[in-house]
Amino acid sequence: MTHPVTYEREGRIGLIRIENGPVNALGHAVRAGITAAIDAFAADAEAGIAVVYGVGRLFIGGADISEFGKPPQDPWLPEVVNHIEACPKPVIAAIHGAALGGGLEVALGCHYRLAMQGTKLGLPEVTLGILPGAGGTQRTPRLTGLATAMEMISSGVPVTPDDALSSGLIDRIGTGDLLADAKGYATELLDQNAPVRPVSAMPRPAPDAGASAAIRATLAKRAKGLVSPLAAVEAVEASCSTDLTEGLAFERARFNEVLDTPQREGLIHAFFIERKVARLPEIDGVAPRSFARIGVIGGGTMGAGIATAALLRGLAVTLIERDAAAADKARATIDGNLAAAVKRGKLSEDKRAAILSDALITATDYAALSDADLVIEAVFENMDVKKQVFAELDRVCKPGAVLATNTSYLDINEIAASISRPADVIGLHFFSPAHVMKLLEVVVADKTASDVTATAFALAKTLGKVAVRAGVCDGFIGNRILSHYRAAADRMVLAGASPFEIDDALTDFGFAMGPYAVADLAGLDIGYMTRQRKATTRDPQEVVPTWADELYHLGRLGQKTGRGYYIYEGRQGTPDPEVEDLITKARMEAGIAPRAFTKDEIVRRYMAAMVNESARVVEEGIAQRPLDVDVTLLSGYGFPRYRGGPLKWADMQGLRALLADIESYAQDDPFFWKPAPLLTRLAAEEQTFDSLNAG
Ligand code: 3H9
Repeated sequence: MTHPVTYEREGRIGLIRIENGPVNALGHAVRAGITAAIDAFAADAEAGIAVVYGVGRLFIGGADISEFGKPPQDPWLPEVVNHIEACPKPVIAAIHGAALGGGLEVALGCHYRLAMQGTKLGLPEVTLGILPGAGGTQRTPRLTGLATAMEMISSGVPVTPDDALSSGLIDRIGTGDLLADAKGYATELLDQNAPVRPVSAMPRPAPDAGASAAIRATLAKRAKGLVSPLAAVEAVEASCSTDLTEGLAFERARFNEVLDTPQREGLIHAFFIERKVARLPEIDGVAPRSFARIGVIGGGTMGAGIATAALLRGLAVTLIERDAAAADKARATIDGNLAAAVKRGKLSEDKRAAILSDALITATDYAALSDADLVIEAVFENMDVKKQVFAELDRVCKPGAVLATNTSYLDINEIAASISRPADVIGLHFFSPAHVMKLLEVVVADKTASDVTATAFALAKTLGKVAVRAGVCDGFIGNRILSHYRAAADRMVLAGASPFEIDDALTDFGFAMGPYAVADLAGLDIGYMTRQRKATTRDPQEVVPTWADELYHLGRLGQKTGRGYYIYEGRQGTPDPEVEDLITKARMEAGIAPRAFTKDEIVRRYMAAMVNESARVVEEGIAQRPLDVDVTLLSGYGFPRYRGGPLKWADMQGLRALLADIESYAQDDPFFWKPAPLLTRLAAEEQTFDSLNAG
C-alpha cells in the first residue's frame, strides 16, 4: 500500500501531500506520515518553505472518528500539530474543500494559511459530542479573539473563507488552482524571507465577560442538555489566562471527559448510521431511472410541499389538481413556500421567478403527465381514491415511469396489484412540511423493481432528504412505532399521569416536544381520524383516549384553533386545566384510582414501548436493520440526536435491564407489555441491537 503522506520538493518548496480517501481523515498512518514529512522537510537543506495539502475533495475532514473509544496510538494529533508548529522553517496550509476539526487544527499548527474560495473552515467537534482536542480551543482565540472562537467552536458551524480572513483565522484566499496558488504564495513568502509564525507565540486573547455571558445564554437554548458545547467554551476561555502548554493540558482534560460520555457515543452513532442508511445490497450497483420531470397529484399542503422540495432542487414539476381553482391555489401555496425560501436567503428572487414561469406546470388533465419520469400522488388517504389515481397513471404515464404513493399507512401491495405495472410502484412517505422535513420513508412493496428503489434513494439525495427503506405495514417504520409509544403514554394518563407531566418528562429527556404538545401541533383531528379508522379492528383492551375524542368534538384541535391539550397565545402553550377534568372523568368511568408517576418511570415506560415495537419492526423486516429505526426516529420524530436513536439508547441501557422493565410492567398490564422476541433473544445472548447493523 502506498503511504498516505508523501514529501517531495520542487525548487525550494517542500510539498507535503496527504491522500487518505475519502476525506483524508487523520488516522494513525496519516499522523505518523505528517510527522515524518515535517522531519524530512526540516532536514532538507534545499527546501526553504513547505506546503501541506490534501488530495481529493477536501483538505482534511478531521480526526478519524472511527478510532474514538479505541486505545490511542502514538503520535497523538496534538503532538503532530505541535510538531508542525515547532518546525524551524515556515509551513503553509493550502486548504480546499473543507478543513474540519483536526483538519483545521493541523492548519492552525502551520505558520500561514491559504484557503480556496468556497472552502468550509470549521471545528464541528461538538456535533459529535466532543470538543477540539488538538489545540483548536487554544489557537483559534489567539487568532480571532475570544467571542468569535467561542461561537465557532460551541456551534460547530463552519465559516467561509471571507469570514475567516476578516477574523484572522486565515491569511489569504485563493481563487485559481490550489497548488498553483499555494506555490505562488510560498514563493512570495520565500522572497520576503518570511519567518516561522507559530500561533502559540501570539498574545493571549483578552477576556471578554460580556461575550462569555452571552454565549452561555445562547447555549442554554441552542444546546439544551448537551455537555460538550459548554466544556468547549470553558476550554476556549482558559486560553485567556494560560500559556499554550497549560491551555493544551486543560483542553485535553476536558476532551477526555467528554469523550467518555454517552452523548459522544450517541452522536457518533448518529453520524455513522446516517451515512450507512442508504447503503443497501438490493440497490448496490443498480442504476436509477431518470427523474428530471416529477409529477405530483394533489396540491394540498403535502403535494405543494413535495413540489416545492423538487423545484428547490432544480427538478421540473407538473402538478395535477382536480380543477383550475384548485390548481391556482396549489400554485399560490408553492409560491408562498418559495417566497419563504427567498426570505431565508435560500433562493434568489430571480430563481423564484424562473421556477414559477419555467419549471412548474399546473394542470387539470392527467395527460399532462405523459412525459413525467416519476409521479408522486398525494391525494386523500382512501384506498378507492388512490386506486382511481393509479388507474389514471397506468393509462397516461410513459413506460418506465416510477409511480409513487405518499400514503402514510395504506397497503401499497394492494395499490400496486391494481395496475398493469406493479414493479414500477413504490411508497414515498414524505413528512409535512415536505420541503422542510428531512425524513423520507421509501416503502418497498413486494413487486417493486430494484431500479425503482434505487431511483427513490437517488431522488432523496437530490432533494437533500434522509431516505430510510421501509417495508409495507400500517404506519411503516415511524408511524407504527409512534402509535405504540403514544399508546403507552395514553395508558399512563389513564393510570394517573397528566399529559403535561409526560411532556415535561420527555422534554427533560431531550425531545424537542412531548407527545401531547406534538399532537397539538399536528392537529388533534389527525389522531381522531386515525382512531376512527382503527375503530372496527381495535382490540377491546386497547386504551382509547376518550378525552382526546372529546377535545376533537369541542373543536379544540390544538395550535390551529388556539386550544387543544394546551391553551395557546402565539405558539407557546400553557396547560389547559379543563383537559385534566376530561381525563378525571375518563378515569372515573373506567373505575381507575389515579396514582403518581415519577419522571423516571414516565421515561422508562415510554422508551420501553418505543424499543419493544422497534424490535418487532426489525424482526418483521419492516426495517431491515436497527439503524433504519434509529435514523427514522432521529430524522422525523424529534428523538434527541445525542441519544443516538431508540435502539442505540436501548443498547446503552443494557437490553436485560430494559427487558426486566417490560416484564415488570407486564405483571399489571400483560395485554400491552409483551416482550418482543428479538429483544428477548438479544438480551439472553447478551447482544446489542448494534450487532445487527454490521455489514
Ligand atoms: C476531530 O477532528 C477531533 C479533533 O479535534 C481532536 C482529536 C484528538 N473520520 O460524509 P460523507 C467517512 S473530530 C472517519 O458521506 P461528504 C464517512 O463515514 C472530527 N470517517 O462525505 C463516509 O464513510 P463511508 C471532526 C469519516 O463529502 C465517508 O467518509 N470532523 C470522517 O458528504 C464520506 O463521508 C468532523 O466532524 C472522519 N472524520 O462530506 C467532520 N468524516 O463512505 C465529519 C467522514 O464508509 N465529516 N468520514 O460511509 C463530515 O462532516 C463529512 O464527512 C465531510 C464530507 C463534510 C467531511
